[in-house]
Amino acid sequence: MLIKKPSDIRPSEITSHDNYLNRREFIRAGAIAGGSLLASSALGAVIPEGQLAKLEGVRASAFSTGESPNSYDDITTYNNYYEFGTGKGDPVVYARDFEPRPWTIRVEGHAEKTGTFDLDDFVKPFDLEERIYRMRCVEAWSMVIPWVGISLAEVVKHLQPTSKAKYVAFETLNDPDRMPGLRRRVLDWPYREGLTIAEATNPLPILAVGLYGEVLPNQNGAPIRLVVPWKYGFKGIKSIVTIRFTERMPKTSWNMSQPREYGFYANVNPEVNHPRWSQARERRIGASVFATKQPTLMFNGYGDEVAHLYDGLDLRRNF
Ligand SMILES: Nc1nc2c(c(=O)[nH]1)N[C@H]1C(S)=C(S)[C@@H](COP(=O)(O)O)O[C@H]1N2
Ligand SMILES: [Mo]
Repeated sequence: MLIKKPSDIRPSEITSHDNYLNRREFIRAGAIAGGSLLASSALGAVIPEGQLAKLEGVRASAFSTGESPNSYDDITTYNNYYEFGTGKGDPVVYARDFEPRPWTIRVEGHAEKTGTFDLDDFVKPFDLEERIYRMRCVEAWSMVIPWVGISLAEVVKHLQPTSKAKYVAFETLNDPDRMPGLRRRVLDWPYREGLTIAEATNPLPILAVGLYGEVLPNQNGAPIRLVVPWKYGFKGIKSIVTIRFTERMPKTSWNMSQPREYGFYANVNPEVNHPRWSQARERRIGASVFATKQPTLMFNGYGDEVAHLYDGLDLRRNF
């Protein structure tokens, strides 16, 4: 069983949670000792100044995995975020001065509640939850990440899509002055992703606004990004500015770029290899260099919750 209710979690498994709480205290103590909020310290590069705000009123989620989370450093220094460079170490450096406030989200298309909303107003009606999710990148690495977010299903219900809405499309900010990577046409910007309405109203996906109980760091997609734990990481679009309810399947960035390699569904599937490499196993970031790769699980281990969404769909053709 991969999904545990809080009551199923043995005390030995809670240690990692304590560790990260301690680590947060450590960061805070460092910030105070350093006086100037880490701005010029080595840690400042990892945790951008002003992003240490603790999120209040976060409840634990029954959907969290019992696996130990990766360290804050793993999660915030090994990133994919092409708007800030194509190297895994680029986002932590080049997103450092990004200002994720003020921020508005535009809701468009087939829904009753469309318009432009200030982010804080947009998030306010929903419960903040910690969801510790296994994340699996298409490049065959994985991490366990303690996100804080709001249920996407709740957001979608709140926006009242009409019967014409079959998909939800998302877009990232497209501002080259704030995102230097946009000056290179490595993708057809803005970064785009999408889900079917059935996927978007499943209880698992969240719009994440935090990490390790704190505000989301820039390199992880501040101020708000999608997290879909049974799909390859590229579905988790960062720094969202547009949510659009559509009748037709929306275009998605990686599918537009390499249609043979990346599909719309992008479900984690150890039986369907990427054309250039196997998807059967994965490397857990932060594990010992001597550790063997671990087997990848169908739907990243979330099959009980999501397999029914794909009944009758050929997952080899619809990859
Ligand atoms: N806007 C945007 N979102 C993005 C990406 C990107 O380049 N731009 N990369 C994706 C990929 S390939 C992955 S694996 C995840 C990585 O999220 P993380 O850096 O928080 O682990 O973000 C996804 N979201
Ligand atoms: Mo990825």
